[in-house]
Amino acid sequence: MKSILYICLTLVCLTQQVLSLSPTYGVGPEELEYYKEGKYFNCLRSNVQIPFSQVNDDFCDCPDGTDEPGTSACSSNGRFYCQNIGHKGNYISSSFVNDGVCDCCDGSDEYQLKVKCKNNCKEIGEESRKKQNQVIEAYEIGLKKKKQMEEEGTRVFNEKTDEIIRLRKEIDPITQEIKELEVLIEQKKSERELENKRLLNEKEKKDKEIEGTDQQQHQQQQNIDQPKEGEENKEVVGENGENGENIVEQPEIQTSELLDAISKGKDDNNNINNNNNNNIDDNKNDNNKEDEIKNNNNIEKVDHTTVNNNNNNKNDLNDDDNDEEDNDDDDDDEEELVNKLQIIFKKIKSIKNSVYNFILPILPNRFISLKDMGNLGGLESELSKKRESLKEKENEIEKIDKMLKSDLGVNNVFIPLYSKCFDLATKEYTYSVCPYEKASQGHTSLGKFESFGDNGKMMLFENGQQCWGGPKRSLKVLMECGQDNELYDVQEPGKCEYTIKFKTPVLCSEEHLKILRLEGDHSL
Ligand code: MAN
Repeated sequence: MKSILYICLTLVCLTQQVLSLSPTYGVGPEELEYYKEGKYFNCLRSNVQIPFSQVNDDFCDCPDGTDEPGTSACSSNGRFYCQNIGHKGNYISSSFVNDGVCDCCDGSDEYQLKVKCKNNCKEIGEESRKKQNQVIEAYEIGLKKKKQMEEEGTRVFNEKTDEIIRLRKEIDPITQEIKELEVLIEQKKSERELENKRLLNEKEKKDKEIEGTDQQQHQQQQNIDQPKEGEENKEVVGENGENGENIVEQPEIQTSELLDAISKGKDDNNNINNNNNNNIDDNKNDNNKEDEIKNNNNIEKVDHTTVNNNNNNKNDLNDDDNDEEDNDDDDDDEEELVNKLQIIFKKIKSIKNSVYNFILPILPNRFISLKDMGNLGGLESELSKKRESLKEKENEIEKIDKMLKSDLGVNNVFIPLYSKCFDLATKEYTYSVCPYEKASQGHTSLGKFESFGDNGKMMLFENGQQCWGGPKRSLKVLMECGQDNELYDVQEPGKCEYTIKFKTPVLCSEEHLKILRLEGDHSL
């Protein structure tokens, strides 16, 4: 219907080339109603009224140029509508009318025939429709992908919602188990402490006993060194085992070593003599060398007596009288042996005390604690595993919670872009945009995701790396409908303020598709 009307108008127009131009010539379809025949014409965009006969009379009366839609009289602000039947109608400036250049594809702007224009609207229209159809098809694909993204987004949203519920449920028993393990470990630790205390007490007791024994031995030694009347036999008897407790405590210095030492002493008299002197030096708590020598003389005496006693015993048993010479030789040997024995005893005692005092107080505790730590170690490693698993679950919950609370778009359409990054390589830099997270220019931060803007068509990244002599870097991601998620066209309109375009199915809409289809229709 519209087309028939335009054809008629054009015909009138052509006949009016000679006579007068139709008042609707050069008027666009949306303004036709204002050019209905009447007494007056109201200028469309200024408050001026003129006689209707002055419309398209090739003289500009309206300040807005609307009284001359079909001529070039209002060339500064008037506009001419090309009907372009077979293609899309469009406006050109009034100044292009009859300027000798074909601007409309139907040639309607050059009706004074200064130039012969071909009407090629049909061909151009077909080409344009092809392109438009491709645009529409691409758009439809984009929309389909958007729907898939919505489906995926909703599926992920539901899964994550379930997951967060499951994780929250899992956390309670783990927290409980951790508490129980902590209590158990504490309990074990205090048990261990008690046990350690008990063992330490026991050991201290033993130490004291040993100390007592040592003191007793020392006392005995002193007694040997400075014998009191009537005590000689007691001491020697003690050494022989009647005061045996202390000796039982230290069995290692009793037999084989002692015998070794004795035999060594026999084999190497010189050595023993040397050791004798060394021993005196080593035992700083003992008397000085002089005293030692004195004591040795005393020891000789005591031991002599002891040996004598033994000998006497022997003699008593055997009831045998040996001659004095033999006795003297034997006495000398025995004295020497006893003397050496005393030195060896001292040396062994000194070594034993050093070793015992140094190692033994530590050793049992370490063994005890290692043994118990074995059990505790198992519990503690279980506890640390549980804590680790709890932390993992809490982190996961936090991550999911953050996602679920984000602006994920209608029908969760943005979820498939979550945790993804998109790159654009230019000659200078590779730009990277990770929606909901961060953006960068090479290694330079362009900011962290801040918010969506422009009705969900823009992603804003702010607080990036400080610009030298400028603001902190920021980026606006301008989104538009596309079949795929793809960055393009990066710009820096202000210093360190960037824009980048992002094609994404997310921005495709049914509404816009309708418009595209209409545009296609309009070109017919
Ligand atoms: C770098 C880049 C540019 C920016 C300058 C500012 O070269 O980040 O985009 O304009 O720094 O100094």
